[in-house]
Amino acid sequence: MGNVAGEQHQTGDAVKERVQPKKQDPTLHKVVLLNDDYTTMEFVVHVLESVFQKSPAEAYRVMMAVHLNGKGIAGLYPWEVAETKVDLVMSLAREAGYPLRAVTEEA
Ligand code: TYC
Repeated sequence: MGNVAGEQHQTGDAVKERVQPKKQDPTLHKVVLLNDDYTTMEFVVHVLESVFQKSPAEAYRVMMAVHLNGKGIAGLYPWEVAETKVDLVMSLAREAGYPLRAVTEEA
């Protein structure tokens, strides 16, 4: 059997911890929502609640910040999670017929 990452590995007298340390993903990435003139406020609030687990009040606050400032942070996540959320936002928007866009930015 090969060395399983994270498994303790006995070599002679020594116990080596983590032959291949499991790679952490320490760099957080922002998921940034972008404003547009066509997506409804209600839909953006729905996305913030369903994709980013925001409370209704927080979802409304973030949506208004994006509406007023042009963009705003929906959340901070490891890279792969951030990319997945961007893809999900864009496909929900496309299905609903809205041009809502989201991008990732390194935090
Ligand atoms: N500006 C949009 C409107 O007035 C609302 C909106 C908010 C759209 C946030 C996108 O990311 C967005 N209907």
